[in-house]
Amino acid sequence: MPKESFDLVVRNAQIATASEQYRADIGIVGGKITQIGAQLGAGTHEIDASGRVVTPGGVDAHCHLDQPMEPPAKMADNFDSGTRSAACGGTTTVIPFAAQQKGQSLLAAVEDYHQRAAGMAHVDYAFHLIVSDPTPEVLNKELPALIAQGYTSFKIYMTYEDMKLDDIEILNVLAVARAHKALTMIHAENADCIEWLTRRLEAAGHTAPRFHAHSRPMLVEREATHRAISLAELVDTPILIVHVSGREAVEQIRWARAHGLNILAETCPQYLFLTADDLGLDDQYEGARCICSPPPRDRANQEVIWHALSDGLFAVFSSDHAPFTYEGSDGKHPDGSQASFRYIPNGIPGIETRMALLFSEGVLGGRITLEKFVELIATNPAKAYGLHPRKGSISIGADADLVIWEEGEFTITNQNLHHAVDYTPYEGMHLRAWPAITLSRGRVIWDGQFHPAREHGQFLPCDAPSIFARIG
Ligand code: DUC
Ligand code: ZN
Ligand code: ZN
Repeated sequence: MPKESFDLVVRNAQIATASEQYRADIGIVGGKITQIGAQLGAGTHEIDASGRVVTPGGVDAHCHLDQPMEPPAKMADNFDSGTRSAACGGTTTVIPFAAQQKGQSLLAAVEDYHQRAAGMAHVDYAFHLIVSDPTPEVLNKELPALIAQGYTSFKIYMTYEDMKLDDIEILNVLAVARAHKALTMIHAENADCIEWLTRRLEAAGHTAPRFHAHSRPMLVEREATHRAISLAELVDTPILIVHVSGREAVEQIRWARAHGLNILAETCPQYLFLTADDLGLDDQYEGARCICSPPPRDRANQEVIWHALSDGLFAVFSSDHAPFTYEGSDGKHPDGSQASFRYIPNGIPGIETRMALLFSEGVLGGRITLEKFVELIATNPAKAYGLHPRKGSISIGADADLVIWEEGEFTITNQNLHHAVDYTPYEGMHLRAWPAITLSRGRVIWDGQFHPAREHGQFLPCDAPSIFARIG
């Protein structure tokens, strides 16, 4: 064996995958893992990981970066700041959304999104599509062509005037997904119920941020989740319900599973660590920071989500990073004012805090195993979106995307985060772990300091979701 056989060796790693934990060295050449074993030969560079857990780099399969918005809203993070923040929190692959506007060609939306990403990303990225206008051209030509080119997942909405599809349109999209082996992600909330409730709240003068939660009770999520499941059953195709918030939607998904339906589900940190109380009291406007949809629920629902994470109901844990500043008319103060909740952009930042929150409170808090953590934050998202085993695994031939964890006391403060948002919903929260080192294809991009790598992040065409061969 030559004296130096590796570009980099990570020594004495306590490796954690979705199925096991063991101690070994990890040898890396050309950005790939080429060997795993005891006492590997020397590397040009070496990192001593003694006593440290080493997991695959995170795959954040639901985040929004530089997504075109209806004015005045504008996302604070582009691919530069968004992937910087991702890297510093241990995420080495992001899958944001190329969003079609109504009347726009889907191909044009993808082209535009590539321009926004090119040369900007510090970590690798793939795209989901958002289908908001499923014309015959989109259904028969554009979507099949894009799926064949590696855009194998798309999100559709059951709410929002500018995005929502009716049931016929949803069925048409699901039929394309079935025919071409793509995965449809569904935002499940009943638009008409929300509109009806919103009008009543406004008529009563209830426009403060906290009423956002009143306009979107769990019932509206439950109804839409059940309808989405039924439509998927009718077409006989898998779907993934995104950002599930609490008991009522969870019950629908359990019901579907019990009936043998291939329904996948995702949840997010806001449903474990925030409640509707974070939307503020009385007329306080600060709660606008935590406006997202579906809204955070209550402590009992947080427990339901924890339980569903540990027992395998959820396949994926994503950030749903949707970055709007608190100050400014393009953020949570539309037109510079304290607006009715209806006009406040939906979404909260969380791309950097996703993994540490779940590692700290989930694994070190004794709620989920380390293997389950890896499955939720990396392996399953990579499988669901056709990136496995290149991403989401520590195995020979995989990309050397790794996180070396440090356990200790960490306090989340926005000052220490790397996004371009002026707040974090988790300000002041105490954590027990944070990534000490993040490697993206063998390159150190975070070691307590961020090491910019803007030309480094590559676009990843996705294979068919390996969901069709069952996740796990
Ligand atoms: N849905 C998302 O997935 N992200 C932000 C807002 C929303 O409604
Ligand atoms: Zn959504
Ligand atoms: Zn989202």
